Amino acid sequence: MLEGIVTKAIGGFYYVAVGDKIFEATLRGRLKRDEKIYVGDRVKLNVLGESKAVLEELIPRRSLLFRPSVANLDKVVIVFAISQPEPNPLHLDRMLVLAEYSELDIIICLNKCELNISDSKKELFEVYKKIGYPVIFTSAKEGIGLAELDQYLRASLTVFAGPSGVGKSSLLNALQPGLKLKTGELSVKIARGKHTTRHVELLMYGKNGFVVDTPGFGNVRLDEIPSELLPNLFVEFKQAGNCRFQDCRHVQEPGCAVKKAVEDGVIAKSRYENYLILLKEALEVKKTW
Ligand SMILES: Nc1nc2c(ncn2[C@@H]2O[C@H](COP(=O)(O)OP(=O)(O)OP(=O)(O)O)[C@@H](O)[C@H]2O)c(=O)[nH]1
Ligand SMILES: [Zn+2]
Repeated sequence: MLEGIVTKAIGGFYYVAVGDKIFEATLRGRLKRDEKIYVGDRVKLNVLGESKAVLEELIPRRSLLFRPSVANLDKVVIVFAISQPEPNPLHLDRMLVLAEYSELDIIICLNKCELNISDSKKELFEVYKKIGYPVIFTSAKEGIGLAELDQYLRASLTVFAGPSGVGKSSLLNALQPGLKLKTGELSVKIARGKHTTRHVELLMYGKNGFVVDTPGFGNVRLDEIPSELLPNLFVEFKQAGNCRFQDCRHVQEPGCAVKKAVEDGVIAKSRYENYLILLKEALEVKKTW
């Protein structure tokens, strides 16, 4: 049997990449009953003909992300634009929390960097570099930073996420022109969106990599993340040392090391403020249960 990776699932057919070849596979009856197969799943195939196969076996998955539903993801490239649309740090922190919760390797990409960058905006993103995230300034338009981004994408399964219009599809096209992803103005895309459903699809990247271009999602909520885990998902909080109370939420508790670190300028105030907003949100979700 051949081993491959599911790149697309539509109407009962599974498209499975084996090397650079794609097989169209149907599910063995037993699998149909017992398992749901996701894009990104590694599977075993029984080949029937030139490009047809039966999907016989699911290899246990390492992980499963929802929205988009993709199995076995390694990395996320969180894309924002320097401008047009303006970057929203709360949205970025929200996505970072989700990505940390999903245990993905994270790369922050700031696209449209050929547009004028004010110093205050540069500082905004310095914060993320300082806490250890790779931050790459790119321009899909002028080919800036692409080689650096490319290094992260080889031999991994990576999802591109970020608000609509920041240039995710443009970046992927610039990195690998063969992809020919649709790009364009928001209004045009929304009009098109009414007529077509976009499926999650893995796109081959180089020899051993895959990328997923997600339709821009808006302000994702953190519904499924338990509020007590939130402090761990702000990675720099862990460096602040021990609070007096082990279950400190870093809000008003005495002897809080995180609050002290914010006062001392070790933890960025902007990050801490966003933490408080997201904590409040997570606690509200809990109340409605
Ligand atoms: N100035 C500038 N414009 C860019 C750059 N990259 C993309 N754009 C433009 O930004 C707009 C949106 O680009 P897309 O690649 O469609 O954005 P997207 O993030 O894939 O958007 P969604 O598919 O809606 O999530 C297009 O008009 C692009 O031409 C860049 O580096 N600089
Ligand atoms: Zn604390």
